[in-house]
Amino acid sequence: IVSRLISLYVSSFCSQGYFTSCQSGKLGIKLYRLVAVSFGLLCILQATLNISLRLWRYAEVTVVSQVLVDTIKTRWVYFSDRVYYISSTKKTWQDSRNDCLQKGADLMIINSKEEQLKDNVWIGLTDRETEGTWKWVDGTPLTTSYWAKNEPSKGFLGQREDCGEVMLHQMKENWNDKLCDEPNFWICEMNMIF
Ligand SMILES: [Ca+2]
Ligand SMILES: [Ca+2]
Ligand SMILES: [Ca+2]
Repeated sequence: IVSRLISLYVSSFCSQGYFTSCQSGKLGIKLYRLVAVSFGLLCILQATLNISLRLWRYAEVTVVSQVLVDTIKTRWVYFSDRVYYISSTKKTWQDSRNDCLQKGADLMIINSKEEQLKDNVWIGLTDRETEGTWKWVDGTPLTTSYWAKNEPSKGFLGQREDCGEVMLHQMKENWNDKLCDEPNFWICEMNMIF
């Protein structure tokens, strides 16, 4: 069909005098080759384009899934109009707090029994200012507490335990005062109501 079309095309050009020497036979073969080569090139171009598009789609999907993985990796949890971040590494109480502040949050304040945790993490509770006077990081005094048995133990060998953590055990009362410089996991709390 293609060669038939080309010969028709060439003969019509010849009859209209577009070519100075109109040897339709030779010209037809040349044109046929030219179109065949062009057609081949077009196929290669399309194949390249298809592969490129697929690669681009793959890249796009890879980027999207990477964002998803990053979101999961960042360990943010939503609960009751608040967002909590649970760390995957350990830091001192102050470094943990600094990390929360950098994230626009602060160490978690346990305001209700719904927020009571079972995990080994720093919370935003300290008696660093005045020994025995526990305060939350927002300055509010501690009213409802969940100290574990024999806690707060205040420290040993002159080392003050001034930073609050919750502990990973099934007792309802599981808070512990701990040496602030000991590395621990931590939990940040961000208020989502602005
Ligand atoms: Ca809270
Ligand atoms: Ca203390
Ligand atoms: Ca203790």
